[in-house]
Amino acid sequence: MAEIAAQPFAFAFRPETTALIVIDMQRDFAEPGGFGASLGNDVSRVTAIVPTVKRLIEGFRAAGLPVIHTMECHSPDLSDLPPAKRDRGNPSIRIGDVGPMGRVLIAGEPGTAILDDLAPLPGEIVIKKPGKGAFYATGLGDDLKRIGAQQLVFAGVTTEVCVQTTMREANDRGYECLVAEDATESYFPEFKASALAMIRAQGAIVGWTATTDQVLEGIANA
Ligand code: C5J
Repeated sequence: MAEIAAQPFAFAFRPETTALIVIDMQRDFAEPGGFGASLGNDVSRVTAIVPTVKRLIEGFRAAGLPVIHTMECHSPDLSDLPPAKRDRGNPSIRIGDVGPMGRVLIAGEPGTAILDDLAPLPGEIVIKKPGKGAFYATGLGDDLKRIGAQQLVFAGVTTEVCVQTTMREANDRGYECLVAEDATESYFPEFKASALAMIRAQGAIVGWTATTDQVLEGIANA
């Protein structure tokens, strides 16, 4: 087994069974006028991690390891959007409403797209997910089985919502999971810090955390 220097201890992995999952690096979470901003959030925190996420993606591609992208989005008829999700909170525009980047979080709309700098390459797996977790109502589980993944590295947004939810789903399904600390972000710095602390507490009860440099060094030395 190869190793990534990580917290709370080294993360063991085999390159041939390791994949990167980049969660929801979409315009709707990163740009003014999108879903994240409609909830009153400062989206500049998300744009700040784009170069680091790009470096991580490029490191996986250079090593020939799979990169999987997720997008939080709903079908145009809203059939996969429960009222409990649409009505939650007090946003200025709701999921499905028309905003400055098209209908908010609707598949195919401009705002739902993954940021240009992090765009999937042809052939990379892209998961459209209606939930916060990427396993719910998607083919992610089947895709991971098909490519033989056993260890998963996570990046993307937001740390305590879609990243942590997906990581916990993956952990319960038997995957070993690591979050790249500086390639994930929250609109709330204290939530990010707490989520990372929770994940790696109690002997990596849900998973490991490491910096992007540590992940890339582990992969380069494998
Ligand atoms: C949220 C996400 N925060 N991708 N979505 O609603 O974390």
